[in-house]
Amino acid sequence: MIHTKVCDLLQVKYPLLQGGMAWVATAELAAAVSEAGGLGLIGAGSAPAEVVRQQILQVKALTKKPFGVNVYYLSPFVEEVMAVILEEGVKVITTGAGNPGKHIPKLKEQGIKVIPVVSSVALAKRMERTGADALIAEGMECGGHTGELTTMALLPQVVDAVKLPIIAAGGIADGRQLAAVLCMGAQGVQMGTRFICAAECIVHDHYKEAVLKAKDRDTVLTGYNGHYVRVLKNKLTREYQRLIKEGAGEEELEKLGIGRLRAAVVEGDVQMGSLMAGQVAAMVQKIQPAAEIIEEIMAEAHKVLEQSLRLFRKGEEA
Ligand code: TUI
Repeated sequence: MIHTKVCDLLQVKYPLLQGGMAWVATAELAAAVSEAGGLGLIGAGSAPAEVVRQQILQVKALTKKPFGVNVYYLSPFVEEVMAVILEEGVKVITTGAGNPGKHIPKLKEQGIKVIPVVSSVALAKRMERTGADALIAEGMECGGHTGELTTMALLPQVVDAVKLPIIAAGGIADGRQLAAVLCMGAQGVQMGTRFICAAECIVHDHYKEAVLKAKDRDTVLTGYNGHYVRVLKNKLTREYQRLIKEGAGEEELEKLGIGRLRAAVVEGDVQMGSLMAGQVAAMVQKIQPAAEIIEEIMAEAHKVLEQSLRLFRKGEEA
């Protein structure tokens, strides 16, 4: 049994969080992951607060287990979403694309755990000072908005720089990778891409098929000015690269991106939609219930950790 500080902090069986992916991480997926012993999260994204409230109510109707909400700090509705989180008694939030510092005192008052995503050591230190309960160190293998460092390089540096429990993210889709990050000092993992193909995930079948078809080099970083987004290569990314080559301005590039994630998730537009996915997309090979994904990963991590321990003991005997 793999049990870490993250299990105690979040009151969950397994130290495995599901990524709070905007549009993708809805109540159905979050409830399935929580029911299976992980921590499911609703991705609030840029949704209005009342939409987020309905999602929270839906998860509560589907499971009595703990779940969380991911708050996206570039949303125009952050304040309203935060009010809903406080009103509905959500137990855990993860945060992305901004600093939750100003909300932490109120959240703490209600015993809500705050877990910011960080992509650098400086950000990790800053989040520790603002009173976060744990951190998600996210490497640039991840899907969607990425930092610059790989999980392999970032994780041990963040583990050494702060005292908080660290959850590893970016480039993790199976039990071997879970075992590896535990060996590097992580106390848990967050996985996004693998859950896109969970049976309970509501993304359009065409999106799931694109992930299932993906090969190792099929994701690409698009973006400018240090803001990069990892997606599966398609007509949209080629169009993007063409515009950049032609020296297009920020405004034009931004215009090309509007509504593309929704188009991929809701309409299944695999040509001009933004198919956010991590570098591990090629490791996702079938549609499975979330519970099966989680049991498979935990069993594999357990197996490889025991195997390496056996090797170590054999070495000692020799
Ligand atoms: O947020 C992410 N990944 C994302 S967001 C997204 S796209 C989206 N589209 C429409 C609606 C909503 C979302 C796709 N992928 N990752 C978490 C993350 N956050 N990584 C790095 C950071 C981060 C960056 C800067 C955290 C804090 C920060 O600045 C802190 C400060 O001081 O302002």
